[in-house]
Amino acid sequence: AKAESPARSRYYITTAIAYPNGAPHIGHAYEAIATDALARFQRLDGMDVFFLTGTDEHGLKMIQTAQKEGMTPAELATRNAARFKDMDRRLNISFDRFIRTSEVAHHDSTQEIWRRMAANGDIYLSSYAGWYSVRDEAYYAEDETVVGDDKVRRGPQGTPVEWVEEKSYFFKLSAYQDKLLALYEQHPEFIGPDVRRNEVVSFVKGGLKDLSISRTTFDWGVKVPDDPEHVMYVWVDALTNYITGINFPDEADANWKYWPADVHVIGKDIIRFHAVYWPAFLMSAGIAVPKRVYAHGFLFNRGEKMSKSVGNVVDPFELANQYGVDQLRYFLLREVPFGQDGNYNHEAIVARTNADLANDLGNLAQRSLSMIGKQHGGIVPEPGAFSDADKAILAQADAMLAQTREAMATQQIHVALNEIWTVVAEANRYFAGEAPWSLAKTDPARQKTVLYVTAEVVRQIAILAQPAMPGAMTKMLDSLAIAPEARYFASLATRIKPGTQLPPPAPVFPRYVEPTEPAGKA
Ligand code: ME8
Repeated sequence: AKAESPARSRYYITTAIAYPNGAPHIGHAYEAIATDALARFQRLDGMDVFFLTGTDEHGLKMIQTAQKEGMTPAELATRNAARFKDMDRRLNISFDRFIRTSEVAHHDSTQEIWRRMAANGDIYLSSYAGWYSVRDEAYYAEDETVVGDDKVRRGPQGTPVEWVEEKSYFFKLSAYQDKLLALYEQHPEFIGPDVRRNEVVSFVKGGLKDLSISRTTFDWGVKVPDDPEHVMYVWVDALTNYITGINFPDEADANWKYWPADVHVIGKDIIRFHAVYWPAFLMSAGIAVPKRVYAHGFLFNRGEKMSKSVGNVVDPFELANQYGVDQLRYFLLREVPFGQDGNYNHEAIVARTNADLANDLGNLAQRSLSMIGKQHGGIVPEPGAFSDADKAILAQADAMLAQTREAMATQQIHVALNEIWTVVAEANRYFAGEAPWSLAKTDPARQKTVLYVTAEVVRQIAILAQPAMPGAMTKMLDSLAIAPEARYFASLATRIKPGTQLPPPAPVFPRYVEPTEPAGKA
């Protein structure tokens, strides 16, 4: 017999914290949606989940943008942090905490990790002379930069760098080269996907230089303990958000039990900070390293990188209004293999919305449930003996949990959705093949069985599709009269009860129709 575990296992998942130097864009929305789907999956699978997101408010980029907009960095951060939080609400992001790095608690936490790194002998005062990219908030070695035809020197991500020369504290990153390589070796799952792991391993093998971790030419940031002339390099404080978020340094706090994080979900451009600097800081401070860092790809608008200067930044609020939140979520999660770059475009989202959602899942649910409504008074019919076809489709539905679990454990969200939609397609073939509309007269008992089996398969699909489309699946499960406590994956094992009275089915996925020009518009 399986041992009963007294406490639910904890699962700690985070997004990167965004720079609130502008409004949130579709890249931010993508990361929030994907992380939310992963968090919801584990929650529905019975885990005790903590989901952290927030804003990264310090650094030069914030100072410079604030100057341009004629406000203080604090004002800019407050204005835009609210927009990020609004976006999360609009997109149905189920975070447990929204952290802002300007919070007092975060300053305290960051000073504490600094003290521990210093106590371990890893911080020393010297002076820095080298290249810095404000846009990346990153230091680059000279050989990582190139001077372009426009005479501008740029770093490896293509952003301009400037020469910096000032007194600075350093972190002995060079002392962690072997320890980091041992970590990657012993825990190959620490970095995903593999392409990022290889990139990080070769970067670290190439040799690590000590890292400049403080600045003296501005004061917007976390002050260095006992030397307030210095503020910390923004990435020292940014990364520390992941432990502040669960109440470090109060290690007696109940939330601290969530550490180490199960996965930090980030974009591929910031893998070095998360897979090199962050574990080194933690090792130095004597804190466990996270279990995994997973980097997703970049989202492009018709193949072009979105940027404010190109003017092709896509506003997530507009997309949600135009297509619907769940349609947007489904599109991004299904269309883009999680870990690779992807493209956003209107035709693709309309195609997915109309084919996968309106036609395939929406029609299946609507046709079967309205037949139960009209011909059986909305009562889930009692099935007879199952045919081979019934058994086959039920077996495929029953296999989804194990398949999606395996995929979601390694953040293969698109694979999980693909497994579910394979069953959607099979269920449609089953329904069309059994033709329950014609069985009503010829074989009413058989019709009951077919409608029962279809309702059961729709129930399983709806339960498993909740992480991707929480709003629409709530409606679908309402149509099946599934109680809120029976929407967890644990309930997949118990079949829908014959005799259940269903409400009139509400259509869940309207087809996307191109808006027509309003009449009379000049
Ligand atoms: O990097 N497609 O903040 P950020 C997909 N503050 N993802 C994208 C994207 C795009 N077009 N553009 C950005 C920062 N992202 C730091 C993080 S974490 C301790 C500090 C992703 O606002 C990006 O990769 O520039 C990152 O994971 C997140 O959005 C925030 O980016």
